[in-house]
Amino acid sequence: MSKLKLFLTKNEISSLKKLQKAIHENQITITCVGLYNHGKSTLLNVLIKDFEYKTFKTADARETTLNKSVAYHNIKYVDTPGLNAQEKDDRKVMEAIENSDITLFVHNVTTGEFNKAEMDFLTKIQKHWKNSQEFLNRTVFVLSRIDNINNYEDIQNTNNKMQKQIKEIFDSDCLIIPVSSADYREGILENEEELIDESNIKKLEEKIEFLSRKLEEEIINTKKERFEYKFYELHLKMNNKIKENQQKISVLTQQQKAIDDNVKNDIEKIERTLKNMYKQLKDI
Ligand SMILES: Nc1nc2c(ncn2[C@@H]2O[C@H](COP(=O)(O)OP(=O)(O)O)[C@@H](O)[C@H]2O)c(=O)[nH]1
Ligand SMILES: [Mg+2]
Repeated sequence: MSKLKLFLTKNEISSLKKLQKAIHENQITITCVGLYNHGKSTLLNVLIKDFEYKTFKTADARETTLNKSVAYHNIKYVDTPGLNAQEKDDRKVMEAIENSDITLFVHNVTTGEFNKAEMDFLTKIQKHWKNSQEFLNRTVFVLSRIDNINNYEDIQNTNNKMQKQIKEIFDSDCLIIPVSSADYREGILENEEELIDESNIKKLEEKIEFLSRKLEEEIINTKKERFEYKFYELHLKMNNKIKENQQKISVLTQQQKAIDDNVKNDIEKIERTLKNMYKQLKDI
């Protein structure tokens, strides 16, 4: 790919390589996105059974804006910086979703329905995604921290409002699973089956399992499509650059020709003058 450097940026070459590599990997990528402090990292730790919360930093001071990924069984889990912190974070998150097979959109139930930043982000996806239904098919909205709400009805109300908000944006229903990572962790550590059940994490895991199986074939095709799409996009860009270069060359050639013509004229003039001088000399 070294010649590509002449036409493409480092980032473009790297994203192309990543997409190409992904086709050959029999690994599903699950990415957690959502606002900062909504429980993304905690949930990922729970999903990979790290109950000491050492893998994905929780209550992170946001010193890092990088996506972090960890492989567990045949799943690659990706944690992202919170949405809405900086424009460039949003772009990173968007890119992570694009490279992901299943997205967990985490929303903290204690904040009520989706806020403006989340709605804006989802609207951006709806507007710019090639096929926004595809995004919904691969996304589970996770209503986190349900242990903070005592009343089941309140959770249900928030859930319903979020369904409505999604419908407004995508004109389609979505899957929302209310969970408590904290209850699951406690249930496992204390061996309390009821807490584990109430945490709903098992339901989320089953859903992930179901989606992974359902999407398996589709995922391979999507990976290929994504690669082809990116390749086409970059190919177009390269062609445009080549055309630009050809135009430049053509302008330069014309300029060179004009210079050559001038030089030719000058030489002819000098020759004529010399001949005249010679003639005059002979006539003396
Ligand atoms: N009560 C409760 N707190 C949670 C739960 N999940 C996360 N938290 C807390 O929410 C805060 C933010 O969690 P974190 O995973 O770092 O959020 P992130 O910024 O979205 O990655 C931390 O203080 C967590 O302990 C949960 O299920 N229940
Ligand atoms: Mg985090």
